[in-house]
Amino acid sequence: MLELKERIEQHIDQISEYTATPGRGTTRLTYSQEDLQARQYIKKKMNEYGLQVREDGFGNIFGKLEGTLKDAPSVLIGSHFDSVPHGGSYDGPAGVVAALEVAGLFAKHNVTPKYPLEIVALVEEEGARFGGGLLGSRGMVGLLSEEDFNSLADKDGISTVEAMRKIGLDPSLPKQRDPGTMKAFLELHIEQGPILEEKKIPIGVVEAIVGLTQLEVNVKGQAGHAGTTPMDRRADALVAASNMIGQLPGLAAEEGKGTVITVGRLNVFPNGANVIPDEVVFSVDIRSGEEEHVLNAIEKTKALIQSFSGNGIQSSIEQLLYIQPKELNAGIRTLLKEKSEALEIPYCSINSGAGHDAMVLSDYTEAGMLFIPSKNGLSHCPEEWSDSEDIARAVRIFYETALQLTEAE
Ligand code: HGY
Ligand code: MN
Ligand code: MN
Repeated sequence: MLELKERIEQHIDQISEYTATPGRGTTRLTYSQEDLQARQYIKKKMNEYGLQVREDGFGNIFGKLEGTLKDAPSVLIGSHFDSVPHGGSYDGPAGVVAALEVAGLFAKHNVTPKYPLEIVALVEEEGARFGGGLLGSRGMVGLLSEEDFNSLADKDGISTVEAMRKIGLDPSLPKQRDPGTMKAFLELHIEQGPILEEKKIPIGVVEAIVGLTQLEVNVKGQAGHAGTTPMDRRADALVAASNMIGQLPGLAAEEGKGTVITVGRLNVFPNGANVIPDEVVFSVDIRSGEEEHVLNAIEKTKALIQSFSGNGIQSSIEQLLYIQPKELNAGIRTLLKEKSEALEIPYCSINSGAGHDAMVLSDYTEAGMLFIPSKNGLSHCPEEWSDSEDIARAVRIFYETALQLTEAE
């Protein structure tokens, strides 16, 4: 039997094979063939570790180790397994793999918990295919209605339901989960920043997660001929969008307090080199540790966008996602620190600038997170890398924590 670190490396390497862009990072969009391959691997491992495997009506995967208490709420451990385009191998899978190996330790030590243990692999956390993000966790707790879910479609117009069926998933399965069936949720995630590496500390206990919103801006102008349309008679949607986008970094700096604003996705129509663009659609991702700064930045962004209306330019803004800053459960944070100390694993407190499924579930159950260092602080890129030894450290902390939370003897 491979050592824990080697098993973790094997899982990560195998799951990273399931990408639509081999050699150019991980691109594993929800309900894609790559999703299906990763899903089959995760379910196989759940079976190997003696878990009862099921999927819900979103395609979230659950592997359950029943406890001695009947109909008792579960201690859930897990993360997401979708990716951003050309992302890394660890964002999401590190948390799913760590959870699998906690179940592996329960099996190895023949532990029968009182409260059930559930390993979860969540879908569409990144929102890279259907927009918004945190879809699997939001759906699980009823924040995403069946109607809203069914109305989501990707850039090619393929709906969530169509895409699910294409890989053999059943959208008619139960979707919403009664919060009373959850006792706690633990998530390991890579830090995706430089702090732990700079501090040379292998474990971060997450205290709080920034608030975030994702806007989608649609700028309309007038298409025209690039050669025959005088400059003073144009309603160029791309020039207008560029002027808006160019002012967003200054707006974030003006708001201060660590407020960040990012335009990561932009589409130009009709996208012809000799055609004046008549429509531009772009995303605006706004985050801050305190809600008032997120709200201020949203208002200022909307005002900035509308200030370019007129002379044939019209803009509309849709809010795809809004989540308040979240403090994670104090009891779980204390427990994670105690178990780290008992295992003599160095740790520090840290806040998260990235959003995570734990921030959704924290309103419905006791949620806690651990971070491990990201090499050079890089993430959402092929260079993303974390040390499997650090993942193994998190497995050991989660194992001791889960033993206590499931009140296993
Ligand atoms: O965007 C985020 O913070 C996360 O990676 N979905
Ligand atoms: Mn993630
Ligand atoms: Mn991510």
